[in-house]
Amino acid sequence: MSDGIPCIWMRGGSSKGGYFLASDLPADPATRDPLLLRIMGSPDPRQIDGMGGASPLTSKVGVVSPSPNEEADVDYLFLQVFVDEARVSDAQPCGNILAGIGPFAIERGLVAAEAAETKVRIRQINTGQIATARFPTVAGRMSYEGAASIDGVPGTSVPIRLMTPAAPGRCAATFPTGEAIEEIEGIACTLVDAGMPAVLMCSDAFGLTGDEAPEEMEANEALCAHVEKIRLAAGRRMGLGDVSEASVPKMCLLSPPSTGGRIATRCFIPRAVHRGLGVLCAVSIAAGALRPGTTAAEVADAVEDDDYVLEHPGGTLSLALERNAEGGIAAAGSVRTARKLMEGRVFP
Ligand code: NQM
Repeated sequence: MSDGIPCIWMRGGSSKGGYFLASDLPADPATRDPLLLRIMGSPDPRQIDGMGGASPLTSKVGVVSPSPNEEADVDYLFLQVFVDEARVSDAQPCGNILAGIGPFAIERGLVAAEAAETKVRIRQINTGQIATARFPTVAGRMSYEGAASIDGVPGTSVPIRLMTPAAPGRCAATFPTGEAIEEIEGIACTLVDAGMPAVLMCSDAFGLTGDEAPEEMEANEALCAHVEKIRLAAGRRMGLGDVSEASVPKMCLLSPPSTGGRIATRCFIPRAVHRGLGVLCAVSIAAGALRPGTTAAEVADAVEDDDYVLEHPGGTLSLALERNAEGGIAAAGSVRTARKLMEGRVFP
């Protein structure tokens, strides 16, 4: 029997998953991935024989190592462990699991905690982009107690201030086809990648209002089939190839804001509908909305303000935009929280 693998289970933002040192996992994906499937209990819609929480948002892995890149302190590889399929994908980054990477780096001694606040530079291996995380540290140690809260997560915890570049993560350009709008399967789409590949569409193009509950959308088989057909075609147009087995692009249905934000969102990620909103996905939506003529610009509130609030099923997510010379977004700040839940050994 295996002696288990050291890991920390952590909530990062509105997601949850296993955080591992790269040196504690096999380097070869052919050996590593079956191990991660066993750890999460996949494939099984209930993940009853594993640590996964029966949702893509709680079946995630962060693999961390010291970075050889002098602009970064640590390297972070995100892996999505599918719930009901025997598949592990590195085709997307994850801004929520990213929130736990700085705390994990301190826990594992990869970065020394400062007296009051620590900054960790994190190279996201999935995209090559470098993000930064700043968070309070107490007397040279990580403490998870804090007064920050984020929508979709009960209670309060330590605030993790993230800054992520708004640049293409997996595609060759922010607008990979160059078009502001194009029709796919009868629906007007904007294809964008400002950190997370996403397809932006208007809810009303599907006969929806935009305030539907995620469960209601997931139960609508015709809607899900239509969205998936668009996704497969969009993936090819975006240069991502055959995305039938990938978790990108994210499929975002957008509508005018109703609670004081700039735009309302419902995102297929890509089959389940997010109960909140991914951070990097939010940056891609905002980048789309700031370009005139896009589907997102059509429904977004056009107020000039660098505090960009996106509405989602669980509340709102705010981005602090850093603009570029062309009026687009150079980078985006966001506040997440994270909490260590368990430290020990997990048995595959
Ligand atoms: O877009 C879920 C999440 C995410 C992605 C998903 C994310 C992001 O909320 O930055 O974090 O889209 O699979 O964890």
